[in-house]
Amino acid sequence: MKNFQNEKQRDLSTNKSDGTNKVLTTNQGVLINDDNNSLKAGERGPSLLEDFILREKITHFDHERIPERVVHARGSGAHGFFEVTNPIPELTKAGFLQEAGLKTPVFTRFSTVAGSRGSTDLARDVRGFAVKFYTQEGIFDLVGNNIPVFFIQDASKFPDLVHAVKPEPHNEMPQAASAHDTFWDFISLMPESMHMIMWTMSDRAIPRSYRMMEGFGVHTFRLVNAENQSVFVKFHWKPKLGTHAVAWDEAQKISGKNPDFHRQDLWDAIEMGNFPEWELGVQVIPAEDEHKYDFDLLDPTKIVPEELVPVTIVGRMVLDKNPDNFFSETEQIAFHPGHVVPGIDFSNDPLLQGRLFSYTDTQLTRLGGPNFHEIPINRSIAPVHNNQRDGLMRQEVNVGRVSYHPNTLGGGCPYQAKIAEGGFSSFNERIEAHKVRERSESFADHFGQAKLFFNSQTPEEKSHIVKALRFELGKVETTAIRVRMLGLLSQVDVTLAEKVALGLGAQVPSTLEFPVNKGVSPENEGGNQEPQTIEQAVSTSDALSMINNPTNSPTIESRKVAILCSDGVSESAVLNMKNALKKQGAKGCVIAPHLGSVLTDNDGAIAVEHSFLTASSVLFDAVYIPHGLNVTALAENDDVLEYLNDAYKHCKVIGADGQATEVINAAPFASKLTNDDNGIILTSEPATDVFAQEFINAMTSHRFWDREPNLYL
Ligand code: HDD
Repeated sequence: MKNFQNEKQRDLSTNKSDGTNKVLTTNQGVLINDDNNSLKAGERGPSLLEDFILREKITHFDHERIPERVVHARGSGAHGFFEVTNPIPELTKAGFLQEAGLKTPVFTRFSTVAGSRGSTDLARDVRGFAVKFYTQEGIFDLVGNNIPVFFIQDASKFPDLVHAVKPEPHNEMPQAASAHDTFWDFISLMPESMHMIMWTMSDRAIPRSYRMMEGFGVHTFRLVNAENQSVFVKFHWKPKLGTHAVAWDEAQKISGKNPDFHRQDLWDAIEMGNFPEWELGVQVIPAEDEHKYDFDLLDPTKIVPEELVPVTIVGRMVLDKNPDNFFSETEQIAFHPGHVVPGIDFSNDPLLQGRLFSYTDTQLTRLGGPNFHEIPINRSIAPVHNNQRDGLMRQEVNVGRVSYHPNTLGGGCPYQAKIAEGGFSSFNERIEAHKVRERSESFADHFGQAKLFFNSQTPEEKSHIVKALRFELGKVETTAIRVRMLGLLSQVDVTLAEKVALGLGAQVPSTLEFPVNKGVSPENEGGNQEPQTIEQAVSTSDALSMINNPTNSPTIESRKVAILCSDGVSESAVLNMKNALKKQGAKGCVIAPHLGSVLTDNDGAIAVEHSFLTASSVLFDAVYIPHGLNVTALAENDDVLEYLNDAYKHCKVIGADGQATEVINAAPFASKLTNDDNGIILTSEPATDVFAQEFINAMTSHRFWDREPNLYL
């Protein structure tokens, strides 16, 4: 089959515009002679209404903004391709999954959920992971998150959830944060959210990089093969670089130092040729196993443990091109879980079913009308012919007098496709039911998998969850909300609830309390069920832990190391470390008290990339201080001490050689150092290759979390 890797790029190129060596014009193509002065009655007189050049320029500017996304407003995206490695024709007839080596162009957008377009990348939040596949059979969007479950089970609660988490309506605070009363008020009344809360309070909600996140389709979907047989599937993205996070204190500091941290990381990685890569996998559940598990496959607050159904890898996605224009591509892209191709179909998950309405609807306001599919980034590379017409900003010029079906005047065209020719037909699932406004009893287990997640975490990860909950609930002002949350947490793990309570100076309540909503009878409290805990077939799963995650590989590829320098630094030490890092695909950056260059021990000079002022430890994965420099000056430099303190606090690798080790001895944490801290690499001798290797080996552990006090123990 033909390789269509560049087809979307070719399609986009028809809309690209480049002003290089071109003359300035109005939008009407009239050449502009003076773009600096408006037309006036005399050089000191009033401007004239007649000035069409001024009016056009200002009018366009006045209308440059469009509404931001209701959720997921803050995001970054990139182009790339999806390549099949393990075709699955026995499971699906989707053309783009049929043949090994077949490549399909994609555009992927990562996002936070709650914050506005200009908010920080490092908010504690779910990350959106949306992939648009430009297939030969039309567009397939996999609109997922970096967390495999969701807060709520039914789409009707989505507006409530979002209203609760967004800045509070009276004062528009806080921005991009769930740590406030309305969010926890809602959550404390929604026990079904407890599994998701475990994930969002874990370090999954503060990724080190978009490139180091897993992705999940969340819902159960269906695959349908050419014989019209169907299986259920869960989609997974597994990152090549492993799944990693930053520390919460670090996240907050990054938000100040570089709120574009994730955006920049993605951009820089692609510019440098470190193309982010994920494997796409599916968990396949045969139709006859639909009711086999302790949970309902249609319940989006549940995972299918990988121990029960392993993930089969079907292909890989590589992001290899940054957008040319943020607005045209990343902002205007419109995803929709309802964009599927023949061979992929929906399950009856009530959250998914509601989403199928929401996504086209929201674009009508955000992108201004029904023709958003014509915007270049949204345009299918498969031909589009139908009888839809007109509407705001219509681009296509439909020829002929026929815009209806059936017709004879147009020869019956465009004609319907036979199923055998690729026409979409929904899976003919048999449904026999009463029309009811109810939730299935099989959705009532709200704590079983929250426990599974929590029990799968390492002690350090459990401690981070305690810390996150102390932070979040500590920001809540209403005592009753905190107490209600402690009650819910005690259903997941009593020690967890007690440890959080300790930080809040509160007591874990002995009973769960859900105040009855006004106007609703106690038997039917707004459709809420009595929450249950169902013992899961699997009690722990390494795939749920980031530290024990089987996707993690010992790579330091694309990691960044701050090399703190000043005049007199050993040139060979700096270059050795830089080279050793480069060999591993990582980067050493020279940081010094000032920009320009620093003098080296052999009267040479080394270029400085950042000054202590323009960079900070939180923007790097490790810190190294080479020998030869002015130890006293560095040891007394507050900026250097802050680098070291932060690096230590955030459990990063710190290295020094020769007399530079004295700088470490001057750091406030020096008295805490023990021989057991494998993340502190020191040698009193000038560094050798062995030292660089030891430093790199330590970096492969990502972080030395055991340096922190464990709040769970
Ligand atoms: Fe959603 C955007 C993912 C539930 C309604 N959603 C949006 C984006 C992602 C998700 C990644 C951003 C896409 C982009 O980058 O443009 N949403 C999810 C996941 C969900 C989920 C994984 C649960 C499993 N969403 C959900 C529900 C509803 C919506 C239940 C409504 C009933 N989502 C929207 C939306 C957005 C959106 C309002 C805002 C902007 C957009 O669609 O295009 O329609």
